[in-house]
Amino acid sequence: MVLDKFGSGLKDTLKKIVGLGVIDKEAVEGIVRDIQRTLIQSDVDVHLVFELSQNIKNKILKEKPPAGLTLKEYFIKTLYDEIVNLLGREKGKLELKPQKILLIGLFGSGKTTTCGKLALWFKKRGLSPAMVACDTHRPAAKEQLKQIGEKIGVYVYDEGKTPEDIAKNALKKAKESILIFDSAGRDALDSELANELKNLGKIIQPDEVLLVIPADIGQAARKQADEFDRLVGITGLVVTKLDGTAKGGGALAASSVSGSKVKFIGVGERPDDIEEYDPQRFVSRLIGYGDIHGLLEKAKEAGAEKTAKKILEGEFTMNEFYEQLGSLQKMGSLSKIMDMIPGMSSGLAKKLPANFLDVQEDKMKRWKYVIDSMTPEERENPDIIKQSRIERIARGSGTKQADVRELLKTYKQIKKMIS
Ligand SMILES: Nc1nc2c(ncn2[C@@H]2O[C@H](COP(=O)(O)OP(=O)(O)OP(=O)(O)O)[C@@H](O)[C@H]2O)c(=O)[nH]1
Ligand SMILES: [Mg+2]
Repeated sequence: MVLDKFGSGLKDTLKKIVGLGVIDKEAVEGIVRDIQRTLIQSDVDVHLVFELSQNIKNKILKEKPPAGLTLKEYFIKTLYDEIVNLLGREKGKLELKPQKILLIGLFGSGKTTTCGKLALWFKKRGLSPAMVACDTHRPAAKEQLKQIGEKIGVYVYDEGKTPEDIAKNALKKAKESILIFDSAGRDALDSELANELKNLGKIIQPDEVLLVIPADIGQAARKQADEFDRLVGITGLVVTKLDGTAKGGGALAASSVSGSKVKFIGVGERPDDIEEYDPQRFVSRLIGYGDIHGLLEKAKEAGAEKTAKKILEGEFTMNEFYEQLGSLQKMGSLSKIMDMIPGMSSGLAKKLPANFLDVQEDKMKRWKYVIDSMTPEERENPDIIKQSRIERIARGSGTKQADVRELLKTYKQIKKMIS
């Protein structure tokens, strides 16, 4: 499984937000600590973890949620957005056009395997790829690439003694539109490797130079990517072995702050275990929802259920009223909740304030602004709201005092009926 610990940690945290009661400083800090644990365990650089934590705290504790979202929904969305942002800002793409691709990287990073994966990827998309075996260091390297080639039905050029000769011969002979060049690895990016890769680059004139990085090096991916870029020049990254390490989150986060983009990820040993990298889709899949909307729907439903339960238990402060305003369209209306109260259902709707059942949307919005401008104390105990507070709330929310009064009146009527 790809990043399963990271994914389940993230999922658990999101579930916790869905289940939160009040979203205050303590609650936000608890959630932030939770997500920090998941990130650190995945070897995400502490600076990035800190930055993400600050962003979440600032947004949730200091900003107002955008129109249409409750604070809880905004919390969920913010966490999701921050994680997407952490794992990569943009989609990596390879164009479906004739091109030459050079794969480089240290020993055992997955170059040769990725060669085959990319060849198959292009083949499936209707292009004709071939591979070139430019690794003359490891005795069995050519053989390995040829075996992969046979398996996926892609030709391998290997004629020549040196990497340079092999590349030249292939360039002369090949008719295929996509050429993917495998190269030799080293323990480290020393001058020998840098020179060999630069020479190969001069001969091949590749459209893409992709650095293959194994995810198990975690946050060290950033340094490696930047070093290769400085010494050899790369156009993108392929992060491999995401299926087999707990450090994958750290590797992706580190790659995304390097100067290069992750274009593909390797998620297994087989030739088709490769994916174009799309951070948003990747995170959505990690948390098991088609997209963020599915998750928000769930939060809405959970919020409505929770509010209904509280109201049934006799708790009806401005907080419940607010939640209810948010889910009014989704739940139908308050009268539905009242229908759930045993023995109170019939005829109750008739006793509601005449205009309540069809509170118009813009009024709902205004009422939300009004409640937003109340202090926590006022929300818990609206009885304390008298003239001077009404003035302040109206000013703070950009509404009229009449709006505040109408809201208070409606709230009191409902509360009286419930209790
Ligand atoms: N689980 C998993 N294994 C992978 C992945 N990519 C490569 N491997 C494995 O990693 C090992 C090394 O892969 P190679 O493709 O030979 O690596 P290389 O960079 O060509 O190695 P050298 O040529 O020796 O430098 C092999 O056993 C591969 O099967 C991946 O995405 N997931
Ligand atoms: Mg190899």
